[in-house]
Amino acid sequence: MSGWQGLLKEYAAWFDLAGVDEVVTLQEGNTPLLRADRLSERLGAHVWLKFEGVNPTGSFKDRGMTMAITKAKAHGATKVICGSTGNTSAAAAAYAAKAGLECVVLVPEGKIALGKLAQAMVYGATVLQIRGNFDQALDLARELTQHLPITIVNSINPDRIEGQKTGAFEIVDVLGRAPDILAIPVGNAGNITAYWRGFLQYYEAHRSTSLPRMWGFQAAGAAPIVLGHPVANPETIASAIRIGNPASWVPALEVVHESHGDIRAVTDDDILDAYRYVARYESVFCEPASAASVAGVLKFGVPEGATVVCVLTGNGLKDPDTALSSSARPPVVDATLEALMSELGG
Ligand code: AN7
Repeated sequence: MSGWQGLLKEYAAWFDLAGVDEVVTLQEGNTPLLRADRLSERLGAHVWLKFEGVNPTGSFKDRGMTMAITKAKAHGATKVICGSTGNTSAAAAAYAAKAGLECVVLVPEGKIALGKLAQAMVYGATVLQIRGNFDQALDLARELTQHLPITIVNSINPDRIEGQKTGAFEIVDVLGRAPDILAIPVGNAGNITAYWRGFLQYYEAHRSTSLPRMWGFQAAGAAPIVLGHPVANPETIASAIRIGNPASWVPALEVVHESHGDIRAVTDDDILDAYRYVARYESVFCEPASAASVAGVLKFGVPEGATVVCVLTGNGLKDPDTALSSSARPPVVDATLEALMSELGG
């Protein structure tokens, strides 16, 4: 049999799968790397979009979750938990369901995109909306693991980072080289850490001859790494990255240092402009947090002729509220030819 069977089989040689008899997969990964013609022209560079929104639950979290749930099951877990701004909860709920494990998700009440809440509910997780923000949800999830027999599947679980490094592998496999710049949204900073590990491992194995500069972008209202201190009440329209105290803060600083990269802030207006631009001109409907990567390269520019990959971490369909509120409301017209002709300037 041939064809794509998911990341753990495709990249098995790059993982420690000791003790794993059964892989829990939804055939995640193998996502498109799209050449962005308009962005390339606008930036004077070769720009590519790694569209993670076509993963089984619509975000990059599936890469980490296939590994985290596979390992949790192999180690005999029956129950998993996460705190989440939405995408982790959707992925955890789906992979737990596939594995026959129970799943508990803690989400900040009223602050996760509608589609993500719907996903966690429909996949059958126990969803608890807490009166607090993501950082509190994650702290509580960690604390609960001290009191209940439950495995945490946030990116503080090292299996998550291992799975997510495959995004970098796929980029090099398609381009035949590492990009000069990897632009990526930063929330908890797990993904920037994972991508760097992937690029490093390929480099050390001579699969690529260079390493990218890692450029991370936080939302200005939730930019603790840029500011150098935790943010008690993070605020941004990009609810996925509404995070004030990233779990992988220290590793992310190491990534920036080792790759000669940077982590900078983009405003909600920058994010929404980029969100609309990639939909309108590159035909990719990503979610607002994902657009932070494109917002960053548009805001700060890139070296002429550079090869740049922007990671678009999640699917725009998850957040219909932002899609509708950031576009003009479609007019309602009478069901007559005259009304349509007059509307269309005929
Ligand atoms: C679309 O789901 O933290 O820097 O709980 O959903 O690895 O945290 C989501 C994060 C970027 C940031 N883009 O990645 C969660 C959660 C999207 C995201 C990020 C998230 P990290």
